[in-house]
Amino acid sequence: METRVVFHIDFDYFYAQCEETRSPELKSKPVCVCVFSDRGGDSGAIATANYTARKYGVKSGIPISFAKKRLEERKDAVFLPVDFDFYSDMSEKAMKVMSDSANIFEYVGRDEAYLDVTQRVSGDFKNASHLAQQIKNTIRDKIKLSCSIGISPNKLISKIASDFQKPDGLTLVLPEKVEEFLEPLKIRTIPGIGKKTETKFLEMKLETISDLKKLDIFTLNKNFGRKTGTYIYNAARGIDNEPVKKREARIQYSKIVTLKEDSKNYEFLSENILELCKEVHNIVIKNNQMFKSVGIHFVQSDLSNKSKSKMLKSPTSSIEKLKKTAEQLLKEALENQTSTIRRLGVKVSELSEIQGQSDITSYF
Ligand code: DGT
Ligand code: CA
Ligand code: CA
Repeated sequence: METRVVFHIDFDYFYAQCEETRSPELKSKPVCVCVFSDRGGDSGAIATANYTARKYGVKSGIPISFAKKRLEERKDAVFLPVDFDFYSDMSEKAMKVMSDSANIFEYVGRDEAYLDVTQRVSGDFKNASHLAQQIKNTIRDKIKLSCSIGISPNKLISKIASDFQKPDGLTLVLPEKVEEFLEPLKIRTIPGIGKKTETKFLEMKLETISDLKKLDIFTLNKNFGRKTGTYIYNAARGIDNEPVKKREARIQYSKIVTLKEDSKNYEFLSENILELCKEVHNIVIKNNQMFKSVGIHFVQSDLSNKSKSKMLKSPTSSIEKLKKTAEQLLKEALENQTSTIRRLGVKVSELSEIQGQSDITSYF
């Protein structure tokens, strides 16, 4: 197989940086972006914080009240509510710059993507460094965002490399340097290895990737199962053959069905709606997403269309919430319904990724 040239690009302190771009006077202050819960006051969690706030121990996932305590001495600290629409706009613009530079572009989430640029740089890593620097410059000049880029022969190493010199980093790992690069790193650096798996290795007195290489494939398979065991074995050696797969940013997921018979009966339609919700929900979960908007769609017997949607208070991945909202929309839509319905659809939009540390046990 020919040597590939793969980029992983990840925006620095993304939500907080978007806020700084919108209001540059924030740049000198600690900035925390908060997901306030419905309970009011300071209940809720930190989505992310800029690097000034991180110096005080503020990070993603901690309660807002903890963050406020840690930043007590900083009277200039700013706590802002999340504004997903704004971050999506920023993301969309930056993603455009990236995809224009790639042979294959794979959208991962609002703040990261993989690019296969092998052809573009004629397989040359020096050219690749220049291209990466150009992308960084363009995104900085045009969109006022900084990002970190990892360059290597595969997705796994590039992902690790993009995180290696954050923020505003550019890390090149040449094919012949891959193992040397990995060996001193903590086992935890391997994507998919979370706290649980790390603890298992620490109990075996294994801390770095170099230590991890002492385990043979049989021991790993015995401990983690064949699939995960093989993944860990290969990852420790920098082996990853996953191709960069063409994927654009998704704005919605939907499913539509032609009914067994045209109808405007609530019970009958509701059964179908619930089935569609299940199918849509499966795709949403598979893609690690949450949604903030739910919609239903009718194609009526005269083939005219009708749709109705509702914005939720906060993003969710709950199937109950999806079912309840879709049923409520159905009820409302049927209130003055004269025509019967031929096809029925459910969609979710305003998507965002589920965040948080996932462990390898839930990785595959
Ligand atoms: P970094 O380390 O400079 O890449 O910082 P971020 O903030 O870009 O971190 P990253 O790449 O892990 O996550 C991208 C965005 O996802 C981040 O700006 C906010 C959101 N996010 C990350 N972790 C959490 C979390 O635990 N809860 C919530 N609600 N949002 C999160
Ligand atoms: Ca990021
Ligand atoms: Ca990220």
